[in-house]
Amino acid sequence: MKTRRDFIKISALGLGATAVTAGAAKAVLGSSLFGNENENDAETLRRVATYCEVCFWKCAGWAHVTKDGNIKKITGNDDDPQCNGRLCPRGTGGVGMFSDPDRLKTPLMRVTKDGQQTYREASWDEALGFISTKMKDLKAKHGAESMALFFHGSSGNHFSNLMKAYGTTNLAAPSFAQCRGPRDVGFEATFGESVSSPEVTDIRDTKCLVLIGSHIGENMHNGQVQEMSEAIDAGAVIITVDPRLSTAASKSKYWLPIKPSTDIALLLSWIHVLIYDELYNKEYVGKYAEGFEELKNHVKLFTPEWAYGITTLKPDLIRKTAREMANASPSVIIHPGRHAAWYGDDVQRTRAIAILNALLGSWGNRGGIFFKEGIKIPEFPHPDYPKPAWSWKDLLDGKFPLANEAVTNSVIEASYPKEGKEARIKGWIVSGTNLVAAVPLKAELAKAMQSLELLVVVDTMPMEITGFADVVLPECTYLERYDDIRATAHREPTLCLRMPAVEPLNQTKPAWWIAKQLGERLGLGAYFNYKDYSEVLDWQLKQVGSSLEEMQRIGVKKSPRKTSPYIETGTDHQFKTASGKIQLYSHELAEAGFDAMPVFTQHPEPQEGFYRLIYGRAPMHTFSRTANNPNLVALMPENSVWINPQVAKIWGIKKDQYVWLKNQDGAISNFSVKVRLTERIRWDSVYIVHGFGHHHKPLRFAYGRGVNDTELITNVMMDPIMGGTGMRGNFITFLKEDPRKEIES
Ligand SMILES: Nc1nc2c(c(=O)[nH]1)N[C@H]1C(S)=C(S)[C@@H](COP(=O)(O)OP(=O)(O)OC[C@H]3O[C@@H](n4cnc5c(=O)[nH]c(N)nc54)[C@H](O)[C@@H]3O)O[C@H]1N2
Ligand SMILES: Nc1nc2c(c(=O)[nH]1)N[C@H]1C(S)=C(S)[C@@H](COP(=O)(O)OP(=O)(O)OC[C@H]3O[C@@H](n4cnc5c(=O)[nH]c(N)nc54)[C@H](O)[C@@H]3O)O[C@H]1N2
Ligand code: SF4
Ligand SMILES: [Mo]
Repeated sequence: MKTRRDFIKISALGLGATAVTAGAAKAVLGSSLFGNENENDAETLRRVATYCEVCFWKCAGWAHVTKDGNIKKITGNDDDPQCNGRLCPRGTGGVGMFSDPDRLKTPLMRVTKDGQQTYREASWDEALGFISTKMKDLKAKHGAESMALFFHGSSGNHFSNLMKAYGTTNLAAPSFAQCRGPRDVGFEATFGESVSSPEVTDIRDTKCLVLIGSHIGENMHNGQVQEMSEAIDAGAVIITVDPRLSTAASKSKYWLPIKPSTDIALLLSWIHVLIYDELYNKEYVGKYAEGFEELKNHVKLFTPEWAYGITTLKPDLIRKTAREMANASPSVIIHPGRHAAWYGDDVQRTRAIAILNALLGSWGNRGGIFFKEGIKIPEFPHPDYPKPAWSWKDLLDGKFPLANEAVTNSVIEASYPKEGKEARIKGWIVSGTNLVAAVPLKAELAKAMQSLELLVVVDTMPMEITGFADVVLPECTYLERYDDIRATAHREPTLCLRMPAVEPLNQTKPAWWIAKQLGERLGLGAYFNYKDYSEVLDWQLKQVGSSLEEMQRIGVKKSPRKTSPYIETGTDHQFKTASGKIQLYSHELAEAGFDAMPVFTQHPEPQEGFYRLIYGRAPMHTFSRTANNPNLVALMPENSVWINPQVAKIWGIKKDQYVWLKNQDGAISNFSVKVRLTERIRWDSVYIVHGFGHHHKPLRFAYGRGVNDTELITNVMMDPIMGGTGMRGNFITFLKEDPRKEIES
């Protein structure tokens, strides 16, 4: 069937003949680029300041560049509190992002040749000319607001600036509705602010750390992993609630193998025990919280015996763990989590987590949650942005009232005609996000991508999303460019520089350059009043008492705090809520028509022969981002499906056998997946690591390896409070034979 946008396989074009460096060749041949200690360091000419882009922890490091212009290795910057001089395996293997032979190399434009849609190489001038003409046209016809940006990672700031100058604030990232949005909204409703990124959890000094699903150790956020290990060495009690014996659970004093989807029941019964056994921090609650009596009444019946029937966790264990938390109070953290879009009642689950922290007096105390302090980098001078006539909020039609960042799903839905109404969004720029794997709304995404008048994708790699673009723009990797200063607010204010270690390979360009070029062509040059981004950085750094020259030398600059990270005795601390008090009972939620205190609701159970699909991270990969990175593929080439041996026995499934997965709606995995038999998972669930199962052939190292959980997530449970896409209400069964003769690529 002819469609407006056929999915185009970039491989079919015979592109990629462009030269790759010696480093790339080495990577392809499988030789490690992890920095061979025996190599002669004299060949290293210089070290260049950078921060990592392999995940969003953004550790500061040094790229070590050889005389012949290769990046020999990347090491951590000792002065960076986010990594303390040590990168994780992904950060160390980050050189693979640079040397990957499958990188995008030139701009590509969609053309129809002999009735077939394909891409052809284009010059930057032509590609940018095409986009800006189209954007001018869209602005004239439908208003600037008809353009939207989808972004993730550092390139986002540059394109956000462009979009705001152009006249739209429809800027959406999957890190909200698909990730931390529910958590942030839950904490904001309780404490008046979110826990930020990097999280302001004082893990280093905690006496008790409770992890609800958060699988630190596989979730490899560097500083956090290091702090957890320090806390364990110092004797902290770790309590992990997870249907799977995660790495964190294996290091814990208590593992609570909860029946998935029932966490709110456990949290409510913990609250019950703390209140009715009078274990909560009375002084703190009396001073800083409001709504205690309402909460006490609310949880009256939620005893551990009640929770046992729901969670399968023994009442004794629930009482004992509540007591451990109380013993450590206020040096205790019920970790807020990060990827929180689980079951559609996720704001309420994180509210329950926030309430527990409040009852134990964590926020504002050592070993709990600290107050962050940072340095604000001023904006480079530019004219005021025009005020858009409408924004993403107007797309919500009264839904998701507490959404305080654009909801990707709503922007996607507004991008195709519905119920006889014309689409309000007509054009997208997508940068640094592989929406096809990140957003589980496959049908909506497909409709949107067919309806758009303009679809531009900026990426470093030929990920699936690039196959839908009208124009593909190749960004250079983080090792080849300047980006904004990382100005971290945490235990101490930290500034951190990323600068090019080497020249961009092939025709690739940094996002700041692409945004500026488009801006100038759109008549918005005044917003990009510089020749090179180094001018912006130097100006900004000078405003805060540093300079580009200084930062190039040191990479990281820490400043002393001016305020205390904890509540000072004798002071009357005001939280950032409307009343200045912690909201155990949320007036904001009640006024918006939601439960003012968390309520447990039963979620659907798997039918016979089906198992709940749960997913998470592996230490060696970051979603799609690393899927084709030769260094990291060498460490972990594919994911496997974790199955409990009892279940495997029923099915006659053997260790290392390959199976296909089929979900409750008949969706079948694109590829087969290797079986990992393990007692470490409950019998009612199966587990896979997200980020595998790529079906785009130009990804030579990633293609066909493992399965993609997103394809099996067809039941999406929306959080009515903020639009999070709960993704864990899907159930799979096993197919032992290849269900398709020909696998679509
Ligand atoms: N190595 C690596 N590290 C990463 C990333 C990466 O891609 N790679 N991504 C980063 C990003 S963006 C994020 S948001 C974070 C996400 O990291 P987390 O916030 O830690 O992730 P979650 O998805 O919340 O948790 C996954 C865990 O939840 C468990 N689980 C599944 N269902 C349930 C349930 O019903 N109840 C409970 N209690 N547990 C359940 C799973 O078994 C798994 O161990 O990781 C970050 N760190
Ligand atoms: N099924 C399922 N869906 C999920 C999750 C899950 O666990 N399971 N996790 C959710 C979470 S927590 C998150 S945060 C989101 C993340 O989802 P995404 O934002 O899609 O994250 P990545 O997979 O890292 O996508 C990164 C894209 O950026 C490109 N890229 C890498 N470096 C650069 C660069 O320097 N410049 C540019 N322009 N592009 C670059 C990569 O090639 C890739 O296409 O996914 C969410 N969706
Ligand atoms: S945690 Fe690892 S991948 Fe993430 S920024 Fe740090 S070094 Fe890079
Ligand atoms: Mo995330």
